[in-house]
Amino acid sequence: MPSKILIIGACGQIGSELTTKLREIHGTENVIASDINTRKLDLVNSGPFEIIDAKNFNAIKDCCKNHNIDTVYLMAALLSATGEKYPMEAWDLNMNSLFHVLNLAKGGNIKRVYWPSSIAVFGPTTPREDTPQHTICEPTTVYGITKQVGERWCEYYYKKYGVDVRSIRYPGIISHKAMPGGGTTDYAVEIYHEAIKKGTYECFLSEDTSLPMMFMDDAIKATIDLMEAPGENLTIRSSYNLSAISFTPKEIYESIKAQMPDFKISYKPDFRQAIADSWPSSIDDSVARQEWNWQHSFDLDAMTAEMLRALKKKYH
Ligand code: AKB
Repeated sequence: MPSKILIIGACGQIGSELTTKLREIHGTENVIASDINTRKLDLVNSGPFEIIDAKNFNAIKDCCKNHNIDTVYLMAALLSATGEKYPMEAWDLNMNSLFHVLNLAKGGNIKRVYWPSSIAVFGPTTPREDTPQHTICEPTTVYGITKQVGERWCEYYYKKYGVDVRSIRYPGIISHKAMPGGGTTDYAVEIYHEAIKKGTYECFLSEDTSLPMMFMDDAIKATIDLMEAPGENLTIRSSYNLSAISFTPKEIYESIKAQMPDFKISYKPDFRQAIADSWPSSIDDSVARQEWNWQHSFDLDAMTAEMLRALKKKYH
């Protein structure tokens, strides 16, 4: 019997590309996309789609029952910058959606759960360079607090109830299909769009702010590899550190400028600077590399080449 998969938050930046990939692997009819609205019409029209508010336990439960779902990817979340503007909404969505899915899985019908965590679990007291898997986590954002607490609950449900939940601490994810929304690392996507559309970009972080980042293809591969890994190989049931590249706004600008010599950048840090300053600049992901053979493919220049190629096609 093929796996029947539900993706909650399928219209978001990662959810939309994950849906496409999972449909390629498992067959379109076996992957139910869901979101609170139908904002991505290509996704809505290309396979099974349900409107689900991730805060609504019964909506998730009914969908799982109606479609015999055995695997759930919970991708809905309010990210770091939006979370600072709407703290209670971030807490409500990020925590309750997780409890709904973990509690359904505890009931036994859902066999496997994927839930993304983030580098936002770390804070100013965490070692900034090569941040270890096990280290101090004192996040200062609402988003980071929800992810840190969520990790504790994932591990708890695994140990106490045997829920097969798996998770990755995503760095900033860069892609050219769906836009990210409300994150601190979003500049690294916006910069490519503005380079193509206007030839200039005003960056909301300072030029030397180094953050861990990853190209979407690598993030999707990691997510699916982790979900397919034999459970007995996995020692981390909170969330795996994952890393690919780290760069500053100046470095990504230079990578773009090498291909677009007239491109200009200016810097106007806003409230997101303080969030970025509280996060690591690079991550030690050796545990993921050992336990499920994680390897990334894209470095900064390979990613720039792919982003510019795709966005030129989109805008010209
Ligand atoms: C954000 O910037 O909030 C996210 C993240 C690092 O989790 N992209």
